[in-house]
Amino acid sequence: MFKLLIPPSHPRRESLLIRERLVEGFKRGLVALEGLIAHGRGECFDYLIGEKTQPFALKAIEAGVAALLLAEYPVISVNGNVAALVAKEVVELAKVIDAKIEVNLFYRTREREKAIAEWLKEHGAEEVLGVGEDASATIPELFSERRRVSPRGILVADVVLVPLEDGDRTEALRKMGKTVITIDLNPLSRTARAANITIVDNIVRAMPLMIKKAEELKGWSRERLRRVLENYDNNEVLQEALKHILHRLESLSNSKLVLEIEEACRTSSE
Ligand code: PTJ
Repeated sequence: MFKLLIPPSHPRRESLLIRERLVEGFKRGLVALEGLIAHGRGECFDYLIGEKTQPFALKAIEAGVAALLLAEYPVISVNGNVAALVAKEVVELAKVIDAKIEVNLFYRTREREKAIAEWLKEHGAEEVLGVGEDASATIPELFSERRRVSPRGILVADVVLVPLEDGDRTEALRKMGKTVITIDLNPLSRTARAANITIVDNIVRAMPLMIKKAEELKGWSRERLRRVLENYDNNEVLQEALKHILHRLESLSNSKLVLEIEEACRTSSE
């Protein structure tokens, strides 16, 4: 319905439509109120990046997909924002790489867990872990509600995709020996810096690219996939992301920024 209110010519149409998906998600009981604020932070970094997938993100997507395909027990962790923005893509990626899907919330409520699981099932998921009693195991050293995980999911996973995550859990998962892949528009967030592989991109652009990449890399040998990981350096990728922002701001700061607005002619009677 909102689509009709935003004219196709609106210069910020795409961004407004994404925002509206979160508002819809909030109304459906998927997204936490804090999730709307988190999205605003992401939007700001997307602006700085240029709202396009950059080469450093493509590099991380390839490495992330290679890690997921090499995994013995991959799990995709889903929170409210992820469910509202990319439910269909989560289900599709899980099918291609043969991963489990687990709901894991920072602001955990039973209602939201259930609503997200239902929403994922409406989008084709056959099984969703981490709901109710299933979230009976705990991640050591973690005190937020995110410590609760499924003993058939994140607890036993070797590789976990945790998009739009908070830093504490990423660190805790790393300490448990898991490989952590994240998608985060902020290259300076603790999650971005603690993960093994950080895709600095908007999740709405990154997930379809991950699905495509997974379909391509599925045909590769394990040896070739391992080589991708051996040649991957997350520190370098984060540095590239920051340098990209730096150069972009430098070039913008030397260009004309004010918009030329054609003003209507005033008549003498005004
Ligand atoms: O649903 P819940 O209860 O698990 O809560 C989810 C949120 C996102 C509210 C919770 O995990 C949270 O508070 O996260 P943070 O600490 O705000 O971190 C979210 C990160 O995701 C920030 O670094 C944002 O820049 C980034 N981000 C936000 N929107 C996007 C994004 N990254 C990629 N794509 C986005 N669309």
